[in-house]
Amino acid sequence: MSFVDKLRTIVGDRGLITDDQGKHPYLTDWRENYLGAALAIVRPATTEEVAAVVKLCAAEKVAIVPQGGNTGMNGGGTPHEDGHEIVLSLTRMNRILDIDPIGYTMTVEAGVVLKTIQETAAQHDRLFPLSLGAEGSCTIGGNLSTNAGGVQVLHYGNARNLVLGIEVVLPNGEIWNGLRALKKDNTGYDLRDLYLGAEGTLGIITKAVLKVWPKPKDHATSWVAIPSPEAAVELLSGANSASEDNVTSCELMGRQGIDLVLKHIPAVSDPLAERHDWYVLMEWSSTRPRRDGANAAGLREKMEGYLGEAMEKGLVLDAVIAQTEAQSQALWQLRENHTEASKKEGPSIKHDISVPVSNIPKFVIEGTAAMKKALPECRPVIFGHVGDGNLHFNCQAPAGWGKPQFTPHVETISGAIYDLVVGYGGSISAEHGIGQIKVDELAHYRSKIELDTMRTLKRALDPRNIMNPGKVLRI
Ligand code: FAD
Ligand code: 2HG
Ligand code: ZN
Repeated sequence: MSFVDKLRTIVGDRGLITDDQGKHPYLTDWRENYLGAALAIVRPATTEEVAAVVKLCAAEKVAIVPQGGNTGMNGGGTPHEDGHEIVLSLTRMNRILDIDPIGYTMTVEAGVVLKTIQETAAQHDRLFPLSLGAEGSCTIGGNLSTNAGGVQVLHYGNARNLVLGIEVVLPNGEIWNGLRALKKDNTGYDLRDLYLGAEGTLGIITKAVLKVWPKPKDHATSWVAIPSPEAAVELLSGANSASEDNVTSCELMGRQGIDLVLKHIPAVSDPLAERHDWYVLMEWSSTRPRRDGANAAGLREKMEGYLGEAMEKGLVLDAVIAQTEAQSQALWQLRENHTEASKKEGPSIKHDISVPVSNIPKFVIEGTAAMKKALPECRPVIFGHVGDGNLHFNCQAPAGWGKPQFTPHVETISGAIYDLVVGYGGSISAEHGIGQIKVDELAHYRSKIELDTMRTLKRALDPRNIMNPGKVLRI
């Protein structure tokens, strides 16, 4: 029996895609940087089917590329061009298995779309706080495997902080049931943490026990024009106490990104009359319900007071505070559409970097100069999660340039930015992971001892090197 027929006996016709047209969407990444090939796309419906597929692949030495919603930024879920791998898509494993509002947990299969998890939590008066632009299509398995960040990390932490237990199919096809709903568990090495952020190179996450939080009852969203990134850092610092520790998002954006969104995304508009160089989108949320009417008291009023004081100090040039949920969403559209708008504009380099928060202002000045020195015509598009020290210090190709013209400059531009980041003690991948695009950079910027330890782990856990080979590390 051929390998593909053996796969069919495990997952059935519904779980197998072998025709070129059907395979295509699984073979290219969201940014369309890579086009791979695969023996088949395998879509198991249960953990047991995943385990049987992995056992077969281990026996036949066929490598496996796990894939969720395929929204990753670095080609981690895209197979190589040689066509010797399978893509194992988790998207049929999309059931919410349990929600426990009293214990503040939810148990899900790995292929559940993030938005479904958020909505399920909300139906039970709970919040699952992971929030990012791709939430309508990315899956929780992909979120955990990339240790995704998003726009609420400064309050709730990244994906690693939002999970209690996981179930993993190991590279030999055994199932590790680590679905523990425990807040405290110091019984030996933390195996769970190994798989979070491993980008499918150590095993396949098939289920997870997630943490949920009380659902906020009061929100305030503001769009604030500021004179500089320095003002953003100061504004945030003061907001922590002014909001009584209720800042849940603080996103910095330069004007270039806003212009791209206004150009490419329909039905969005600039909330302020005048143009400014820098903006902050700030959200405060609290579980304490607001009081409306004559005695109105809530986060909006507090935020208004705080921004008024900040304006007097010159930290704020102009601002609007959303008065309705719809207005708040409209402000968020301007932020969340940066990635889509940049893709529509043309090629870009994504520098998903972090530096200590108080170094952000200096970094922006020096990084912009470094980028311009490397390619004077390039267009810095700078935005991101300033409260976490994580900026998307992106470089949009000069207007009208295609990939063939831009690609020869990528190494020089990125080298200049990453050298600067490392000089600040920062990270060259704060939230998107390594995938295949940054394998050389990881090898260059991480120390020998760290790389050796990572390789030791990879070889021990995946001795046949069948789990997403060539991603994160070259063995
Ligand atoms: P995929 O892209 O399918 O896979 C990502 C990696 O995880 C691959 O290496 C894959 O092999 C592995 N993988 C997937 N599922 C499993 C599994 N079950 N077991 C083991 N390995 C697995 N990221 C952020 O961190 N913050 C953001 O704010 C953010 N915003 C985004 C906005 C847009 C518009 C887009 C397109 C992407 C954004 N991303 C962001 C990147 C991306 O959405 C996240 O990395 C997301 O977590 C990926 O989930 P996915 O299901 O699409 O994973
Ligand atoms: C975001 O914060 C995502 O919107 C994507 O992490 C960033 O497009 C990017 O570089
Ligand atoms: Zn981001």
